[in-house]
Amino acid sequence: TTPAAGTLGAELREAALAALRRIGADVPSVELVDPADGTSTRSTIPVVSPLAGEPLLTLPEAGAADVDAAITSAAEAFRTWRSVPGPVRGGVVRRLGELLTEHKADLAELVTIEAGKITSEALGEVQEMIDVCDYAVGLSRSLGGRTMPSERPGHRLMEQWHPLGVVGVVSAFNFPVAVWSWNTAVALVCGDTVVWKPSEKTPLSALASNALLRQALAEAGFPEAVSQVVLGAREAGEALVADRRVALLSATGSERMGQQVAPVVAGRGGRYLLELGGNNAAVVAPSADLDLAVRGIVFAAAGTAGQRCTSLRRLIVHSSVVDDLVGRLQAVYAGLPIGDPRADGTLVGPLTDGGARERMLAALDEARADGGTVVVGGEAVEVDGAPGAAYVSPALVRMPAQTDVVRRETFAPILYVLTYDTLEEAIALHNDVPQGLSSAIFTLDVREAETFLSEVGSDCGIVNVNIGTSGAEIGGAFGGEKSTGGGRESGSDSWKQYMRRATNTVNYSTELPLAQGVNFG
Ligand code: UN1
Repeated sequence: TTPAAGTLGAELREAALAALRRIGADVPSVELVDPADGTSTRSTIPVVSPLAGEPLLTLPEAGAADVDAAITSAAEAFRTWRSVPGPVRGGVVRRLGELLTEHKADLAELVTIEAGKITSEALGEVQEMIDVCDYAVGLSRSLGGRTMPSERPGHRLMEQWHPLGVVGVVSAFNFPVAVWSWNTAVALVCGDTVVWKPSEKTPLSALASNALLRQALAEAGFPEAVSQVVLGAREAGEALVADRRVALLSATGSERMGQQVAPVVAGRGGRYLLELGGNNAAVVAPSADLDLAVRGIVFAAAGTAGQRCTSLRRLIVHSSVVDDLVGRLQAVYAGLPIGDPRADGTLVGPLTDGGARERMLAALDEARADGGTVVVGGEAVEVDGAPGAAYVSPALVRMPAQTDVVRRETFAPILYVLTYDTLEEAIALHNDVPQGLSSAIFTLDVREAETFLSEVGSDCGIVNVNIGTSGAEIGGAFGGEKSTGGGRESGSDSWKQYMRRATNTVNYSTELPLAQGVNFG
């Protein structure tokens, strides 16, 4: 399954292995577990780069037994890690941030090879990891509980936050490393240990990230078992979800995945943190600065080839500016540089695979059948030397109404344009989808902006003014409502989900007064 010499696949394979070597990550050899005598029934996962569309190498696939072993080690490591002082745990995360800074280009290269991101966005993803490490280091000295006034004399009422246990992280191909770092940097300072099941599409980026964290742990004399990675698919994911020792399951993926995971975790008394689909919209009001809006819209809709959960998928435009805006967007879309994401100047890389391209083209057919007009884009694009890759031109589609296809998340660069006349109507359209992740309004009218931000405005977890829907900073809580799953990761007080709260009442008096004035003999 090794790509033929001289092909793009061979070049990518060499580049990936070289980046892994510089990082110091071992690649598990499939030969070791799959001997030529055929006695092993071990299954494998191919590492396919979306740039080439063919397998670069093959890795052993983790199954339920591997997940069990990883959880056992992580649970054992938790017994010591939980008692390491928070600021000392923060020191390990600080070192992880330094190692990520040192290997920023190496890890970004792996992200480009496995997720298809353009270099600037891949570097940005690693920067997001470095940022969340900084954030978590600060948290390690500031995680704090409250003291409340007790109603009883000589009593203290307070809370403590304790480490929770093993955190399971399931991440998606589109942010193959940053989402792990949001969870892991915070979980580590909270005193938890982590078992990570990355997307089976991005195992090398995961091996590299885990190697850097294990280096930081080892340098400080802590067990590497604090951080585990299992390279598996469905079986591994199911084992992680079902295991009672996983105190918190943090999963990023499709709405369908979330619907399957939540009842299983809830049923065993665990916690879950879900970050599922988005169907993010921007309202463009009559007063909008259209030059700025166009830039914000194009980055949010066509950036990452429309494969962010925060990607902009719907535009709700006032009828007085819609023709002007669509005209400007059409011109920009027609000139978007599509191609090898490693090349200077490329803005749109490939979709993750041919299936994603088929789903995009099928959604466009459905939109046309609903009376929509594809203004620009929406076609398969051939890139020289990469016949197996699934490139597309980002699509801009005018729709007469918010039909079923518009209300679904298609993980591809399709931007549907709807029109409105009153802000009330715009907000109603905006909220009339199952998902509730990110949203934006472009307006210079403070009344409109504040209304959109208010309780009668956007129903999303992220609500922006005069910027697009994607590209959130790590300092805020990240996540959304409704079918997006309700979880919040990274900044603000998201850390509370990674700890357990104990409420303590201490009696330092010689009496035993009961609360609520109860008399008992
Ligand atoms: C995702 O697509 O799963 O806000 C995460 C953003 C990034 C994170 C996206 N900071 O677009």
